[in-house]
Amino acid sequence: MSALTFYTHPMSRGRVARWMLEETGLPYETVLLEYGGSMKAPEYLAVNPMGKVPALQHGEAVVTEQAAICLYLADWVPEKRLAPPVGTPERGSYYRWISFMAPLEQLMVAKAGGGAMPKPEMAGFGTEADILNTLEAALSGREYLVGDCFTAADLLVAAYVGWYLQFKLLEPRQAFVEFVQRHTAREASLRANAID
Ligand SMILES: N[C@@H](CCC(=O)N[C@@H](CS)C(=O)NCC(=O)O)C(=O)O
Repeated sequence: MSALTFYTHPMSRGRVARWMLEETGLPYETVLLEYGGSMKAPEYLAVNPMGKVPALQHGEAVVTEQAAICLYLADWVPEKRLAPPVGTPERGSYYRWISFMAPLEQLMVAKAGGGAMPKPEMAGFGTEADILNTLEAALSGREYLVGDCFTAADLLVAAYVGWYLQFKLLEPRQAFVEFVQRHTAREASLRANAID
C-alpha cells in the first residue's frame, strides 16, 4: 500500500479524519498546516486548491472532504468492518447517513450566520424540525446507525453532531447526546483527540 499523508490543523475538521485514520490502524504521516499561511501556499494549493483541511494523499489519489476521506479509508481495511458489504441494504443506509451530514451542515452554517432561512423547498435541509426529527429517529433505540457494528457512518455522524452540540447550534436532544458520548468514548477517538 502507498504511503498515506494527512494534511490537517489540530483545531479543524481534520479531527474527524484523524479519528478515522486511527480507527483504520494504517500508518500515516501528518503534515500540520497553518490557517492563512501554509494552508494557502502554492505547495498545498497543488494538493487541495480550496486551501482547506483535511486532505489525504495516497499515492496518486488526493481525497478532500471529511465524508469522502471516511468512505475512502473504510474501504482500505475491510477486515475492520468500518463499511457494510457492497450490495447489502446496510450499504445503502451507510451512504445515506454519511451523506445526510451535508444538509445538516448547511442548516448549522445557516443558523450560525444568523440570517433569514431559505425556503424549505429550496434548502437541502428542508426545515430545522425536519432534519432534527429525522436524525433523532435514526439514532434512537439503536447502538449503531447501520447493522450490528460500528462503521464510518457512526464516526461521521457522532463527530458532526458532537461538534454542533459543542457550538450550541444543535438542540441537545437525549438521542444526540447519548450517541455522541457512546462513540467518542472509543479508543481511536480518544487517541486521535490526544494527538491533536
Ligand atoms: N467541506 C470540507 C470543509 C473543510 C473546511 O472548511 N475546513 C476548514 C477548517 S474546519 C478550513 O480549512 N478552513 C481554512 C480556510 O478556509 O482558509 C470538509 O468537509 O472537509
